[in-house]
Amino acid sequence: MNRRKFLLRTAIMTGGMAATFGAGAADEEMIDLGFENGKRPLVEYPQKRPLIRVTTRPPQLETPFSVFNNGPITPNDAFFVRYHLTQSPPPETLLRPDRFRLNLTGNVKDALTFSMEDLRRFEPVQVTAVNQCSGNSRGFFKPRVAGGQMGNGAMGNAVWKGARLKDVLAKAGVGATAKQVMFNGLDQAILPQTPDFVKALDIDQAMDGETMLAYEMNGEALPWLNGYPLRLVVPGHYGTYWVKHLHEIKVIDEVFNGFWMNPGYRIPDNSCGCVEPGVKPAKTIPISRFNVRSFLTSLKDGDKLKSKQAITLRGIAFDGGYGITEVAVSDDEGKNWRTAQLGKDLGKYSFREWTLQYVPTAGNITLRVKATNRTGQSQPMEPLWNPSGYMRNVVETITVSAG
Ligand SMILES: Nc1nc2c(c(=O)[nH]1)N[C@H]1C(S)=C(S)[C@@H](COP(=O)(O)O)O[C@H]1N2
Ligand SMILES: [Mo]
Repeated sequence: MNRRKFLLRTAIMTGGMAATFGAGAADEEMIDLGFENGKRPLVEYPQKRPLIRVTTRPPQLETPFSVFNNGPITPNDAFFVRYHLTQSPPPETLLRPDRFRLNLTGNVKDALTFSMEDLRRFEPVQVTAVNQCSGNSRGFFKPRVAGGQMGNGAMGNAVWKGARLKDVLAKAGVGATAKQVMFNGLDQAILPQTPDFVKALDIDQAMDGETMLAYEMNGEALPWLNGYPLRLVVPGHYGTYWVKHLHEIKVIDEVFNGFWMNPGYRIPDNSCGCVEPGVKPAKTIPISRFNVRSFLTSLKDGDKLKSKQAITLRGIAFDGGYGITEVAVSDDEGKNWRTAQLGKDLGKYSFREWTLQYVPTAGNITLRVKATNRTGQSQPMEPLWNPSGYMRNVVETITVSAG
């Protein structure tokens, strides 16, 4: 056993990762996310390179933004981590693949139990898809809102491999009156009054052939902190549905209203998912698909360029699965936009790379980047607001100078 594996085992067997990991070294490197109280240490966790700590218990880690300039796939060791319950990740004994079982119950003809081997016997499928937390970029909300204060690093793009949820459900035989499917992971709260993390999808979503029970990420077993040995992958949908350490699936005849579906993870029921700052939405619905986002990754605020010397701007764009059709850049407050060149199409759920040749003129330069998808959805010039700090997708602005 190598040292990291040993440390991981020890940490998990002696009562959780928090005691051993995430404390940060005395000389820890700090990252400034660019909003008030946005200074965070880089910390080490098993199977991870140094990531930005959001919280220690449970472990919540954000990807340093520079990673997104290295290519459209986010490496496993750089992928962000979100958990809600204190006992996360679950103890190793529960996750050992020889003991791990997935139970499928509820309105099905046959209730079934699957081992990891059983699940690998279903036809394997693969999808390149972005996982993004609903609260990605929440730290930039003005007025500020409660919840994990994250910069833009609570997102990542990976190649997921697993069995179609549809095939697994079909094997059990879904009842005609089924309305939703519930998903439960192995992590638990310490306090009995904290509701267990359980999510639900409508039956059509569960049976669409794309929703996946994933056991591989970028060609390897899932990292511990990203849901080993099995997680739900719901392409185009916010990370809250991507239940990790998934061990229970239940087909139900009603709409599940557990805490993490209601009141948790809901947005105003209107086309923008937004309200005026400070206003309580009249009606809410569960959050679902990503809106359109794009980022410039090759420059950061304060960078100094050489005037009249051409550079290549580059970045990424994505949406909820219609596909990015255009990315454009403006250096004049959005009056004029130049169309960027799109990189290789890795599928409609993936990050799409973009590049643009750019010749800076002397002075301060404010660069804005905006994407549009196949249905014509784009990004607002002014940020939208909602009380939970979800779905931020304002046109991003980066200010540099050339001399
Ligand atoms: N078991 C379990 N699964 C979970 C969660 C959790 O708290 N427990 N959080 C969800 C949320 S809100 C997000 S954003 C994603 C994050 O996935 P990641 O940690 O692999 O990046 O996991 C989801 N799956
Ligand atoms: Mo999330």
